[in-house]
Amino acid sequence: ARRAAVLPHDPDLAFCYSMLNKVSRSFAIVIQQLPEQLRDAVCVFYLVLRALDTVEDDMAIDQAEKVPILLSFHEKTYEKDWSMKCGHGHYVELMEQYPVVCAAFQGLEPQYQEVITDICRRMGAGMAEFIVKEVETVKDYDLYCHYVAGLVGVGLSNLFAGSGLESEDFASLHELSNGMGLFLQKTNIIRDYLEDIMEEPAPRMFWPKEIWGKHGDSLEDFKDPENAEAAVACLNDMIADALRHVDASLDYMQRLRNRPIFRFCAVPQIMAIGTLAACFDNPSVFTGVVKMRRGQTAKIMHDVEDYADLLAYFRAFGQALAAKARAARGKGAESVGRAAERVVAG
Ligand code: PS7
Ligand code: MN
Ligand code: MN
Ligand code: MN
Ligand code: MN
Ligand code: MN
Repeated sequence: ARRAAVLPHDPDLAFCYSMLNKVSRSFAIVIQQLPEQLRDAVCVFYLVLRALDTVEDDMAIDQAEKVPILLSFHEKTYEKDWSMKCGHGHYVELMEQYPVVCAAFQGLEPQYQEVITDICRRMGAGMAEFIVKEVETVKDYDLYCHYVAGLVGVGLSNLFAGSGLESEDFASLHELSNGMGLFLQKTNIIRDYLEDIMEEPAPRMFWPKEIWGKHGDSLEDFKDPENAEAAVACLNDMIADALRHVDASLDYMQRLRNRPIFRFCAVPQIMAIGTLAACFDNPSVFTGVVKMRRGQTAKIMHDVEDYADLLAYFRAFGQALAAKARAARGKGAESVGRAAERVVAG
C-alpha cells in the first residue's frame, strides 16, 4: 500500500511540505510517497532548486545583480536569515521564507546536504553562464538543459545510492541520469514556448537557433498566426530532438528496485511523453498552454507501479505520436514518426 502524506513534527519541515504542495501538484504527491529516509531530503532539494530557479526566471532583476546571486546561492543554505524579494505568486513567499528552508536543510544528514550543495553550486554557475550567453546550437541547448535538469537527475541518483535503497551504481550513472532530466526539461521548454517568449519585462528563449533557423528568421515570429505552418514544423523538429532521450530514460528506470522511488521517477517521465504527444503538430502551443487530457495525470499517478506499466504508457503515447505523424506528413513529422515507431517497438 502507498503511504499517505505524513505531517512532520518539525515545524521547518512542515513549512517545506506545505510550500511544496503549493508550488508543484504532481511532484508533491510522488515526493510524499518516497521512503522516509529520502523524503525530507528530496523535498528540501526541490525547494532549494525552485528558489534558485525563481532568481534565474525573474527578468526584473538586472544581470549585474543576478549573476552573483546565482553563483553564491549554494552558500545561502548554510545561513540563518538570507531572503530576497523576487518572483511571483507562491514563489514570493518561498523567497521571503527561505530561512525556513535553510533551517530544514541544516537538519538533513550531512551526506544529503553535500549532494544538494554540490548540485546547487553547479546549477547556479550554469544558469549564470547562460544569463550572458544565448542558446544557439543543439549542443548549447543540451548543455543548458544539463545545468537546470540533468544535474537534478545526477543529484537524485546520488541521494538514491546514498540512502542504500538503490544500488551504489546509481552514483555513477551520470549519462542516464542526465538523460532523465533532459527529457523532462526539453518537454517543459517546448510546452512553455508562449509563456517564456511573453515573459515581462524581457522574453526568455531556449529553443536553439540551429533548429528554429531552418523554419524562420526569429523565434518570436512563430507566435504570429501567419507563421503557423513554419511554427508547427519547427515544433515537430523540437519534439524529435526531445525523443532522443527516451532510450536513456527507459534504461535508467529499468534499473530501479525500490517501488516508491520508481514511481517518483516514472510518473514525471510518462507525463513528459504524454505532453509531447499532446503538443505534436499542435498549433495551440503558440497561442496558449497545451496540457494532457484532464484526469489523465491522476490516472497515471494511480496506475503506475512497475516497469511493465511504464512501458505500456510509453508504447501507448508512442502509438499516438506515430499515428499523428502518419496523418501529418511533411512538417518535420517523419523524424518524429521514426522515433515514435522505435518507442513502440521497444
Ligand atoms: C528522477 C533521475 C529535486 C525532485 C526531476 C525545481 C522541472 C525549475 O517550471 O522553464 O517552467 O518554471 O524555469 C531525474 C526536483 C529534473 C529544478 C527543471 C529527473 C527539482 C527536474 C530546478 C530530474 C526540480 C527538471 C528550469 C530547475 O526550467 O521551469 C531523475 C526535485 C528532474 C527543480 C525541472 C526545472 C528547471 C527547473 P518552470 P523552467
Ligand atoms: Mn522556472
Ligand atoms: Mn528557469
Ligand atoms: Mn518553463
Ligand atoms: Mn515558468
Ligand atoms: Mn513565469
